[in-house]
Amino acid sequence: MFKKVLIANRGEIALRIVRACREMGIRTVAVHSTADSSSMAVRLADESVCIGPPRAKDSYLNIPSILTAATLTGADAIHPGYGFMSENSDFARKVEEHGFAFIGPSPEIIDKMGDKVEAKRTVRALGLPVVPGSEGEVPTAEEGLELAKSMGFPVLIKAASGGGGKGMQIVRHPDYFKEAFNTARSEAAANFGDDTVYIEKFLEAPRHIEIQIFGDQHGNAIHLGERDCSIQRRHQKLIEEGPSPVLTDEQREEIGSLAADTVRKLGYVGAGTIEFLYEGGQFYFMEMNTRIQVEHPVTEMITGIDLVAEQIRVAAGQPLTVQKQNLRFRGHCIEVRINAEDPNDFTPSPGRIDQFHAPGGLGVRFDSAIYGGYTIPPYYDSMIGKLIVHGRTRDECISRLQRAIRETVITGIKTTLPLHQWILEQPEFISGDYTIHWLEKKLKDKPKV
Ligand code: MV4
Repeated sequence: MFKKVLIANRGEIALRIVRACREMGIRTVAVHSTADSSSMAVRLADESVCIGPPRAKDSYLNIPSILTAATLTGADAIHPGYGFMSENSDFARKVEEHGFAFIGPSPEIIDKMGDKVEAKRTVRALGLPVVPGSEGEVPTAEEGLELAKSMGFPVLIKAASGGGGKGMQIVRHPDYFKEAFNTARSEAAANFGDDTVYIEKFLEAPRHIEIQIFGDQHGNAIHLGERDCSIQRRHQKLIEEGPSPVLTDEQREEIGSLAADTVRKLGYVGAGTIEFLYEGGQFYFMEMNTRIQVEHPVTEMITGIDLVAEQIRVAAGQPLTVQKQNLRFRGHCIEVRINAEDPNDFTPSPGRIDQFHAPGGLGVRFDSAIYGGYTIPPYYDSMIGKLIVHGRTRDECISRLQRAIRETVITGIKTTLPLHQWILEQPEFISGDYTIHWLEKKLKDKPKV
């Protein structure tokens, strides 16, 4: 097992990794920018190294600085968390070249899944259902238009290097196809330095359902159930839950086994997520994420497995500690992301937290690195924590979450907690009957919270 892990991240996930390492008897190194000297991860890690100025480019994305910190502190592995370096294959490769273990899958698989056209081709060949569309890249607007006509409108033009919704173009009528195609192409070139695009049938009202998977170095692979992430705004998830209110146990097991089989055939090592669109009772592969995700606690609460500890064990060469025969899915879980933002217009609200009181009680988990007197720096993502509740049923989770939000005190900055309280009161949320577009539509006539 590793003796020392360097954490190449910040905020709540850096603290989450410190906690897992502490319980495993592994020493930790927190690297941080000058803006994060007083962070909780720096305080609770065994050692810390300042790796540069506030801007992420100069610190959390600075590969030479991170590798130097790992060398100087004698770390034997690096955990990238989510965001930042987590899906950067150059980083993963250099980490390994310098003799450290990368806590994540191989650089080759990161590259394969980062290219959406190759990812789709690969998982389709391994048996996952995909959205009908072009077989790979579409070279010209003329060919695209012919294909779109044969598929039927509406179609969606996507960037091969995209993801997260950037550079997508919906086309509802053939007259608008060529212009949209050229826009998609130039946006792809400008955003990703790659103008490769492909076409899919546009699904009008899907849900976002993702499967947590895990593989080890011994050829074992398993799925840990799904998370429903349909409550989102501008491709940012706000609420995640499991199990999905719309799936039966049979559907879960069917798509879960397909996902696990795919992961086994890929020889995938570590934690990963296979994202699907779900519409009309069918799943359609969307993307595979090769990292631990923000919403991983939903799966932890339902399965009782520490996913970060499992990532570390698997990276150290140990076999998965969870097997299908001893895996049980227990109850329901809902997570809300807490952002330092105005809950009405979503403008960032960094600054000093004056008073802080965390919620508690049965089935309540608060994953955050904030404390009273902490100043949220303005340079990074606005997510400051996650409130996670577990209960026997979805209804119990909703009541428990409403109660937990009521008792949470965060003053001095604005947070999105009042927005969450409002969402939890909406009949559509309570019934579980909504799509990925529900929140954005609903926000248009939401009263100020
Ligand atoms: C789609 C789609 C509908 N049909 N593909 C958005 C992010 C990117 N990873 C894929 N996305 C979508 N792909 C087809 N063929 C709708 C979306 C989409 C979406 C997906 C998941 C969660 C939120 C979303 C919001 C808008 C659009």
